[in-house]
Amino acid sequence: MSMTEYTLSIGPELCFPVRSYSSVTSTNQLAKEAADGGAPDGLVILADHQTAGRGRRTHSFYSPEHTGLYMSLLLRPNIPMQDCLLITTAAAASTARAIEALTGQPARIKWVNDIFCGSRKVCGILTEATTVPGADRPNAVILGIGVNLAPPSGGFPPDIENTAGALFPELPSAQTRRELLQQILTEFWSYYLNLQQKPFLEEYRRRSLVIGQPVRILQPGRDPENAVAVAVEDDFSLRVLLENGELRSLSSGDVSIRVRD
Ligand code: BT5
Repeated sequence: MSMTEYTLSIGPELCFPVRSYSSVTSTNQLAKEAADGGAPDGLVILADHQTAGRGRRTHSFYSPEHTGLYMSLLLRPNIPMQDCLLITTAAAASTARAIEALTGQPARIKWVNDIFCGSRKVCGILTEATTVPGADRPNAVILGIGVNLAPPSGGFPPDIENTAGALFPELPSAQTRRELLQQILTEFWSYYLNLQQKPFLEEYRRRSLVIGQPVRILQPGRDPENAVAVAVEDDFSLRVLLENGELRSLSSGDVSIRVRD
């Protein structure tokens, strides 16, 4: 596992220590280990390839060599556990802005943590917190972002070939990749400084892919339900109108939604 270390300076007041690897299990896993070892707020772990990239719950994130940007940012925010969702939603808004600025393609957010260009998921976000016993605040929060830059040479695997997409038809230059990383970090950090004021709420809403759309609600242990997504609430829960006329607010914890045709 080869690694290079450098400092990424973005303007006079913003710089991030970076550890860049050719291949890792999961950048979130390495960032967690670094956090346990006392690494500071702002450490970025980057990889060209992940052998065990992970998504929410038991999901995995397909992370083949040289086609994606796989990154984790170690944060030590002084916030209650329930506010960790703000990190995911701030990251979604900032990554969507960065993707759009760089590619010119509209980037939309599928509640709560996926970025789509057109009908394809091009990016997934996974926030994981570590705690120490007895504390009501996270010890560290790991923000993981995976972006598909180009389609893998043999195409995406069958289980995601109809849903996954990439930002570019071919692998962009190292410079473009660096610009995307810098843009994501710049946008995210401006939101993170005032995280609890949620300066990204309107941006998040404006980019929502699901509002007004028929959706299917999936929850472990429950039958799927059909609804229409109505609004993103101030706490980033999703308000839906069920077929029986009931209005319900979904919080992201265990719930997934699929947009129905
Ligand atoms: C996510 O979860 O999409 C969060 C992905 C976070 C990945 C980053 S990469 C850097 C850091 N290190 C990690 O180990 N993880 C983070 P979720 O919403 O649960 O979606 C996962 C689902 O997306 C899978 O079950 C597949 O259906 C689909 N999927 C898997 N790989 C994909 C890919 N490369 N592109 C698009 N869709 C994918």
